[in-house]
Parts: sequence; C-alpha cells; structure tokens
Amino acid sequence: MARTTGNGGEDERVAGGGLLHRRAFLATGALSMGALGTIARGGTPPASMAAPGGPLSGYGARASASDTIQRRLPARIDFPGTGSSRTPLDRLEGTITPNGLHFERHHNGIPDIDPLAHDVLVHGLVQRPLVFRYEDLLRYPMESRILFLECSGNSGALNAVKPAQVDAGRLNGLLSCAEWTGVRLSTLLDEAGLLPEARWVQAEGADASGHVRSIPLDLCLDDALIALFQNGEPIRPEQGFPMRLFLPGIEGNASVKWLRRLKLMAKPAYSREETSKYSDLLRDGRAELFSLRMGVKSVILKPSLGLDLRGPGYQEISGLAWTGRGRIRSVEVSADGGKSWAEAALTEPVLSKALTRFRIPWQWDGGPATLMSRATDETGATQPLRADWLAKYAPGQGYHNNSIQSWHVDAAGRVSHIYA
Ligand SMILES: Nc1nc2c(c(=O)[nH]1)N[C@H]1C(S)=C(S)[C@@H](COP(=O)(O)O)O[C@H]1N2
Ligand SMILES: [Mo]
Repeated sequence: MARTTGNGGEDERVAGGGLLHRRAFLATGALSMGALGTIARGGTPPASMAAPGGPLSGYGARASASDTIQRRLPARIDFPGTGSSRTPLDRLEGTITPNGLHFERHHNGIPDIDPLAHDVLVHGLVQRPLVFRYEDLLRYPMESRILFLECSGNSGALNAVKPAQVDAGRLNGLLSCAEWTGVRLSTLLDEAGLLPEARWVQAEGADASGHVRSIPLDLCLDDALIALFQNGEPIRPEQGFPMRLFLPGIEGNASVKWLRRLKLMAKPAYSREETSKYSDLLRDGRAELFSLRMGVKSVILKPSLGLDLRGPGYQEISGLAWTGRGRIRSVEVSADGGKSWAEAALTEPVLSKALTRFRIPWQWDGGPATLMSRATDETGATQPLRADWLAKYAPGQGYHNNSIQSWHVDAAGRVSHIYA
C-alpha cells in the first residue's frame, strides 16, 4: 500500500498502530485516496442538466438524502415531551450543530410561549425590581459567541458494567454547539442594581417542570447570556424560545430555558435540581454540590460504532474535544489501546468553551486496533482513565463522566465500544 511521503514514509509514523504525523495529511493521503477520483465517467450529462430544477422556498430544507441524519430518540417514550434526544455527533462534520439537531432535554415538555406576552422579572436582593419584555430585550446591545452545551448526564452510559454497543451520538450526544446571540446577563443585573448581600441568582423557567437553579453570582456577572438567537435565527422552542439563560462552559441544567424570572439571593435555594439531581455522590458518602463547570473531554467520531472501516490503508481519525474551562490545548490519539500516543491537529479556530475538531492521519494495517483520545485544556487539566473516574464516585453516580473512551476495530473493520 502506498505510503511514500515527501520525506520518506516511515518517519511519518509517530506512534504505535500506524498513527502518522498530524501534518502528514496531504503527502500520505493523496497517494492512496487519489485513485478514487480518477475512475472514468461516461459522456452522458446527468438528468439534472436536462430540465429546470426545483423552486425557491421561504425556508429551506436539507437534501432529502440527508433525512436519515436525525436526533437519537429514546427507545421508549413513556411521557411524551419528557426525556432527551441526542445530537447524532457521528453523522455531522465541523463543530456547529444545525438547529434541528441540537440535543433536547426537557423535564416536562416544550411550552408554547407567545413572545409578545413573555417577560423576565429580576427581583430579590436588588435596588429596583424590573421586568424586561421580549421586545425590550431585542433592543439591548447584543453579543454572539460560539459555545457548546452539554448535559452533565452526558456519557452516563460509561457507568454500565459492560460497554453499551451504541453509536457515538447515543453515548455522547447530550452535547451540541451553536452560535448564541443575546444580551449579557450582567447588563440586566446592573440595571436592577445589586444589593451588597446578593451572592446567588435563582433562575426559573416558564415550563411546567418547576425548573429552578441557583447560580453563583460571579458566573452571572462573568460571561452569562440571555440568549435570544441560535445560529442566527430566533432560538428554537426546544432550546427555550423566546429566551434562555446560557452559561458558557457550565452544565446544561443551569442554562434555564423559557426564562421568566431571576431572583437575587444571599444563599442558594437547594432546589431539587441541585440536590437530589445534578449533584455528584462521592465514594466516601459526601456529595459535590454545584459542580457546575464541565470538565475537559473528547470523543473519536470517525471511525466509531456504526461507521466501520472499508478496508486497510489510509484513514482519517477525527473527533471533538471541549472543556468548560476555556480552550483545548491539545488532543492525543492512541491506536494501540493507550500504549503510545500522538498529537492530533486541531482545526482552527480553537475557541473558548466551544467544540474543537481534531484530526490525525492513520495508516491502518488491517489488524485489530484500539482507538482512544485524550484531551488537555489550557489549564493543563486532562481526561482521567475510566477506572480512576469510577474510583472517585459512588457506584451509579453518572454525572460529569469525562473519562477516556475507546473504540475497538476488528480485522474486518467493524467498530465496537470497549473499556480499555
Ligand atoms: N426550564 C427548563 N430549563 C431547562 C431544562 C428544563 O427541563 N426546563 N432542562 C435543562 C437540562 S437538564 C439541560 S441539559 C438543558 C438542555 O438544553 P437543550 O434542550 O436546549 O439542549 O436545558 C436545561 N434547562
Ligand atoms: Mo441536563
């Protein structure tokens, strides 16, 4: 198989199992993949050139061939509207999640809200309680940021005794990334005027789940947004139309959708969603409360379960990395079950608290291989081994699992989920 490169082949190999230097893409890839492009084609023009095409439309739809790319719904739906659907990460490219594929997590369905009748009350430990109507907020100064959103229950299946044989979307798809546009929460808090005792903000949603979360004031004064737009259009009903709180890098549960009330408090409320749920029980019986910031994490998506390899030779391994603490510094990939690692290329731009795409070329020799990825963020934090992660928490504690994941490739190219 062709593997000749500008500077001679073997020296492009940087780790076991056939991983190539992250800069070897073109030199190596062109030779083995280029042949695909030279297959001869008949002289007859395609039918699409013989007649006018389809009409214009007021709101575009994707190609019908792409309709198989769907959110991963639960196998059983006991209460419609309650539960979660997941982003099919393994079927997408780049880093932005199309709005129709953003994951959903609702505790009591999607409310139908008239934006013109909707407002947000800011009250509690403030100088002036204020009400902001949706229309008012549209006239405030706005900012846009590309940010990931991850449910802290994401990848909870890694807790199972046996590795779940499900695709990467089902495993890790309580994760999406979009450009969010809105008004800084600090702008509204400034206008209401904080009293010196104010330390926490309780956010409440207008859905029927009684969703309230207490959020430390410093997060609210930092980069928190009242998001009104998602990838350029008004946010979707599933994501909190007409507005949601958006806390960059923080567990999804605190980004309260259908936001209707913000109460300034001296202490947290210790509501259901921050005590019995979304708190992390440790091995020693204590619980971590308000463990809000999402850890550094990565997943390989190509190849992954359901995307089997077509044959030995040049492949690109690619996936996503993210951290709630800022930027991804590096992602290492192993093709030999963690014995050796090589650094992947990060596709620019590498943005703070957004998804980052990593890629590394791989010359698969056709033998069994175990693929793993390990991200490190700009604070130096890195992903734990699954065993080390499990050792920290009480059995069954499923939140915040950012441990290293592994795919096994057998000699036929079939990909399965394993614990390495
Ligand atoms: N009002 C309200 N806000 C909510 C929820 C909810 O059920 N009601 N679910 C939370 C949870 S657990 C998560 S992970 C995120 C999911 O946001 P998304 O559905 O836009 O992906 O919203 C959070 N905000
Ligand atoms: Mo969540």
